[in-house]
Amino acid sequence: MSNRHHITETPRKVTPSIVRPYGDTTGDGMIQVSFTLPLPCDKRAEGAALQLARKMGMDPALVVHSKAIGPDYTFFVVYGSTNHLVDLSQVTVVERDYELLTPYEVNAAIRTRLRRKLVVVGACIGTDAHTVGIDAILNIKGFAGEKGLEYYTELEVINLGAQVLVPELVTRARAAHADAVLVSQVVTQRDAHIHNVTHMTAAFREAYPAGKVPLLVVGGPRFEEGSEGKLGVDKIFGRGTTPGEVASYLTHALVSSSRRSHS
Ligand code: B12
Repeated sequence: MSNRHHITETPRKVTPSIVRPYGDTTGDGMIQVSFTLPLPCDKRAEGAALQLARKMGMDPALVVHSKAIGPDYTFFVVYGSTNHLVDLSQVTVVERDYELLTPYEVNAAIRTRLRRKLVVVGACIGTDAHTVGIDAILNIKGFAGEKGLEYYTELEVINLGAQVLVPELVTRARAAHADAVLVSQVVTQRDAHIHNVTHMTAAFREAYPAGKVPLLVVGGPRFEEGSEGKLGVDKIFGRGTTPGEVASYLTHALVSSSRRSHS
């Protein structure tokens, strides 16, 4: 008699604990990176790009694109196989720790529990003129199919626009009795976003009595996830943030949780 069993169950999909990038075939490790070297665009620059790629663990590596950026710089795209592995057991992520609410639920929570409008002051600070991000969150037309915070009847939104200096932001926030201050930083050259935000948080802590500082929220595409403590802010939002996420967070932090906004 045969000892082969007839398998009736659908095979379970096993998630591997170690993965490599996928290019042409599973696990071939193929990746593509781009960078600029301060060298004129010639064969030596290509050799330098390949040396860098190998030092980053790419072997074999191929320069698939190089272009001069002026006389002294070259932009590269290098394609190759990385010899690094990803250990999924060592991956840590920051999960959202508040519930996503509809505009109706946000308005109802503010109306019934705060019993006044929740005041939000927003700005793009320093020399940064990239307002598209903060406008995506604040303007009524919104972003990614969601209406912006101006659409919420129980939110009073004051958008100060671009290149707002920190002292002005503090003055306007105090005058408006802001519950939350929303700041955008897109330019990260020479860590401008870090310097501007730490300057801003220090100014708010100096201008307000302890425990009365408005909720400080920053956003932009290049903030390090989980660095709230380092920057002295309550919350950081990154690329792809939608207005609904921000409205839900404000409700969670200022209306639903034990932290109550000042009146
Ligand atoms: C449009 C644009 C401009 C426009 C800005 C117009 C405007 N009114 O905003 C103009 C032409 C003025 C401009 C100028 C410059 N720019 Co520009 N610009 C861009 C570009 C192409 C798109 C940015 C954008 O609008 N993204 C779309 C929005 C929706 O995305 P977002 O900003 O990430 O916002 C989302 C999230 O991050 C988050 N978010 C953002 N802010 C906030 C705030 C809060 C409170 C919350 C909750 C969430 C949140 O929510 C948003 C929605 O999901 C980017 C390149 C790119 N593709 O990203 C370069 C880019 C940002 N610019 C750059 C540079 C260098 C400049 C200039 C210095 C160029 C120059 N030499 O003059 C100047 C600087 C001007 C200044 N003083 O700031 C660099 C920055 C590099 C760096 N490391 O800092 C980039 C990355 C281009 C590049 N690859 O080099 N720019």
